[in-house]
Amino acid sequence: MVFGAPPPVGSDLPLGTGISIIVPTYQEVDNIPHLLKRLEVFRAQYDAPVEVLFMDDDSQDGSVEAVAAAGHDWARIITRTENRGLSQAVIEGFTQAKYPVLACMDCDLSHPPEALPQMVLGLRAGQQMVIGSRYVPGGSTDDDWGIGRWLNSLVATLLARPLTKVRDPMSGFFVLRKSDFEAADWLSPVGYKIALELIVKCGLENVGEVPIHFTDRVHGESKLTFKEQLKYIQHLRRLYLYKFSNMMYLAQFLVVGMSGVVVNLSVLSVLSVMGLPDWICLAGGIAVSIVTNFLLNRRFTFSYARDGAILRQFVSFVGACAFGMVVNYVVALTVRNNLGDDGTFTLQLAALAGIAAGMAFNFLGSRYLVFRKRFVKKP
Ligand SMILES: Nc1nc2c(ncn2[C@@H]2O[C@H](COP(=O)(O)OP(=O)(O)OP(=O)(O)O)[C@@H](O)[C@H]2O)c(=O)[nH]1
Ligand SMILES: [Mg+2]
Repeated sequence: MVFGAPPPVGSDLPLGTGISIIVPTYQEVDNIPHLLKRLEVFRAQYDAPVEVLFMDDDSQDGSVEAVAAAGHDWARIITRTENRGLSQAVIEGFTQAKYPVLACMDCDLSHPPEALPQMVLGLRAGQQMVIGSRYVPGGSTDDDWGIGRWLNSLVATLLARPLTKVRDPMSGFFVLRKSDFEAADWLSPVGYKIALELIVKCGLENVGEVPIHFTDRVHGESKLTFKEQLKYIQHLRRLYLYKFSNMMYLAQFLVVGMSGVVVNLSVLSVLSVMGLPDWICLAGGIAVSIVTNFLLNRRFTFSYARDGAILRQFVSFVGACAFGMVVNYVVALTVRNNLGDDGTFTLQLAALAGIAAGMAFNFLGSRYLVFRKRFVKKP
């Protein structure tokens, strides 16, 4: 028994609670025997049953034979041919796992299995997830990380800060309860950051971190390409939308609105240079900017609704804009007439109040009427 202390009284993970270790693999044949040796040592010292699942995306490099050759009845490899990808492999492994404690780690020996007991101790003490962390005191990486790699990791971590206070949410080494994993609404990870996805989607507040030394891979090649890193931005956008949905929709709606101002003024200026009468220039600017605003909102702000009937959406968007203008006018006039007597509300301030009210109306109309959620496709 490696655990110095027994689980606290009342812990839902008493001694004897088994652990399923999920290892996503793609072409890791050279690393598998080394990792299995270290996991064998871990297993011999651990106080509960252990299973290891290699979730392999059909590497065809001898990985299957390598696991078989080790001859452990507690370690098996599952070959996946569909829905490939690291996060998908981990999720499938978690689903198939038979024990209440789930662990995820890379196969490239970057993550020390020796840290697992302390990580599980955190769960037993009530934490919802425990991460093997490079960025808490005592944690470290190999010395040869260049400034580029270090900066890359720093920026990626900072971008995730509004989603979680965890110091190393990018880590691929963590443990959690199977029950918490199963409580997730739905998971749609793009790319590599499965721990971050779980923290946000499972609503994990109490996440612990155990310092680890992160060793660079010696055998095999990294699969973390530049394309994967770009996917991280897409993943972050989704997670921000999930966690701060209306704030995010509003922010995107305002950015699109500002682009509409630029479009409006540009079209108006071009028509004016062409010598057209003012009323046509003004109308042209409005018409074109309504179309671009509609298309951008449909494509980006409310992208969940982009499969909806476009004509119906366009007509109701124009309706919402028209009604928004009426709201704008009525509010501005009311503010001016009722509050402007003492000179506090000049015509300009009243107009701003009208614009804010009109925009709020436009936003709510777009969000809840034009681009209704019922067009969401179930993932
Ligand atoms: N099943 C599966 N596993 C993958 C896939 N891509 C990577 N992996 C595994 O996921 C783990 C992490 O991949 P790495 O290439 O080491 O990525 P990384 O640790 O972020 O990057 P490095 O710092 O370069 O090691 C390894 O065990 C890989 O074999 C994939 O598409 N499918
Ligand atoms: Mg790695």
